[in-house]
Amino acid sequence: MSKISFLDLGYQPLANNYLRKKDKNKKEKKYRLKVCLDKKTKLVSIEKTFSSKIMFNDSYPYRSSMSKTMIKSFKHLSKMIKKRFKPNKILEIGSNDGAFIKNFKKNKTIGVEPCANIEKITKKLKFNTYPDYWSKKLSKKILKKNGYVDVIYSANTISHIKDLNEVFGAINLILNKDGVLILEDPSLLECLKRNTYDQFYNEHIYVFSAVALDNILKKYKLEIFKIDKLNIHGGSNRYFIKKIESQRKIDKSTLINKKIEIDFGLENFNTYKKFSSRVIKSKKELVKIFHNIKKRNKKIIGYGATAKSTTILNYCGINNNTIDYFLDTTKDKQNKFTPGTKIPILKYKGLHNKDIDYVFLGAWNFKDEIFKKEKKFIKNGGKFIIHTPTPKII
Ligand code: JHZ
Repeated sequence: MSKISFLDLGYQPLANNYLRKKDKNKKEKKYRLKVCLDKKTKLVSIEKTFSSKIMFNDSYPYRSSMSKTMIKSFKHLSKMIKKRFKPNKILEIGSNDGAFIKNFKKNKTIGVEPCANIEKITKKLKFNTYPDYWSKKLSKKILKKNGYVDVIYSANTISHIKDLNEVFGAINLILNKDGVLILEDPSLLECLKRNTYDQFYNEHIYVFSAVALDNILKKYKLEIFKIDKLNIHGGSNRYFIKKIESQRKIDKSTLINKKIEIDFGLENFNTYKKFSSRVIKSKKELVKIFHNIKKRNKKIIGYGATAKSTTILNYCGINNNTIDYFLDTTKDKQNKFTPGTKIPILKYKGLHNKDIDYVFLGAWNFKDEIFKKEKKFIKNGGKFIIHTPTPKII
């Protein structure tokens, strides 16, 4: 085995497994969340994985359209794709509630979404959606019915599928010779720089670096030809990938970003050991902040019950004794409880200073959007607690 573990985030429940009231007191299944580096490919992954069927089921709560930031980002990207690649057919792997594909009403679109409760949404909107997990078998089926596709887009999905052989094999089958694959995922470099250890949870099987992804792609005769750095989800990379046989030019952003990663030390195990020490320090500091606030009998609530915050809360041992409740705009999370820590999740109806002193920002990746929305609360003295890059009150 060429994998070495560098980070231990303790026992964790499945990150998106929000508990219904009747299940709240049942014993939850937990697993040990460890993160490791593959010495050969430099790929960072979690050690224990779960099947897609367990994680992405018919009651999956996450909706891509829950933030203005994401809607804007998808709109912007769609415009660029149309202008630059002029696709006829476009396929999205993990089409969720259609936040991206909705921008391609005039194109031939194909969505792939295995979560039955979400797949219904795009079907209702009349988008051709396959209710299935991405695989070679599915790719062949789509190919037979629709032919080759010009652009494949996938945001925050490929990193959730363990079998990369299946993922890229299936992509190779259906992508035009000169087609473009666009992948968007959290950047390992940014995760290490910003100490966002909460990017690790059961669904994030991989947190890619450009270096590791390109190493893996070569095996499938694919390569990165351009990288855009995004501020989305705490720092993501948008990889533009082509078949090696395609004549598209390799943009300098590919080499530049890979060099930045190598210079930062993403190929050296020592970099990961240092990150692990920073995570331990971050936990201590965050726990101290919560402890000091509670000592003064102040009230803390959470904002955005994210999958990421499941990692933070369980790792730091912050539960319903410390945080009274979370507010979240997602219907499927409301009136449930956070996994492992059993904090009630309530419907968002605004932040009101009169009964809230501090707000733990679970959706820290949408800080700008949320601060704009909550400017009245902030103006009236409301404070937020945030753990990245280092725990602090703002
Ligand atoms: P958000 C999910 O992770 C799971 P999460 C998944 N594994 C993944 O990779 C990413 O998404 C992309 C709420 N909210 O996007 C909505 C408000 O309440 O950070 C969401 O529940 N008010 C597929 O869960 C949550 O916060 C607001 O104003 O870590 C944000 O979840 C805003 C902006 C959001 O993803």
